[in-house]
Amino acid sequence: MQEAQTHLPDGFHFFPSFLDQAAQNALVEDIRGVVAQAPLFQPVMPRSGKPLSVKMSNCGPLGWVADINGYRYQDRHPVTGTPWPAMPPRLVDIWQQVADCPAQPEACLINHYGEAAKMGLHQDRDEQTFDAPVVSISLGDTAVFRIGGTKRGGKTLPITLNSGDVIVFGGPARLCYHGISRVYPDSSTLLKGGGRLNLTLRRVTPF
Ligand code: MD3
Ligand code: FE
Repeated sequence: MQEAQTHLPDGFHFFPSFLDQAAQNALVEDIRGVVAQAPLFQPVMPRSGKPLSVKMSNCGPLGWVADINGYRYQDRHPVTGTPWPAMPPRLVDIWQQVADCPAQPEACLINHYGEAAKMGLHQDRDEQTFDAPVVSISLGDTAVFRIGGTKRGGKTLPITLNSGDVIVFGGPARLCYHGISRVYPDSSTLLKGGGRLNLTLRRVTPF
């Protein structure tokens, strides 16, 4: 019988309202600068080519991409072919404050959620090391995040994520199934044009 997910895994650290309004605005400006150089692209599922409902971009030395051929990290934008923009120092600062990791982040995946966007339950396993945590930063509309265990098919716990919240997924939490089941439209005025941005800071290579 499958163990129910009744409590949060070790290595899960939630920092509600970690970023104040000024810090959120500054980060949004940083991300506007990134997406001006590296436009949001439409990822698709490998083999089927079915579009994911979020749009993505990246900054830092490596970026995560999803296309017909698979999921992977690469050093260039899949559409423009140019290197990803540098990681804004404000993002590195946040990592250094919360990650408890001696190495620098190598990738920041930018996920943009419009009205109907969701993200199904999945594990993040495309990195070459799981020794560093993933740091998630939520900006804009409120979302319902779900976290399960390390095995497919168990129960999940819902967690409301508001603009400015930061979560660290390290240790056993690093390989937990997780997803976004819904976004509440117009629940925040942070982003002109609405929607939600999630930034995930990651280590890709061993350190
Ligand atoms: C738990 N993003 O980009 S953030 C993803 O809100 C992703 O866009 C969601 O899942 C989003 O892969 C959820 C929370 C999150 C991110 C990465 C994790 C939770 C995680 C990695 C391992 C464990
Ligand atoms: Fe994920």
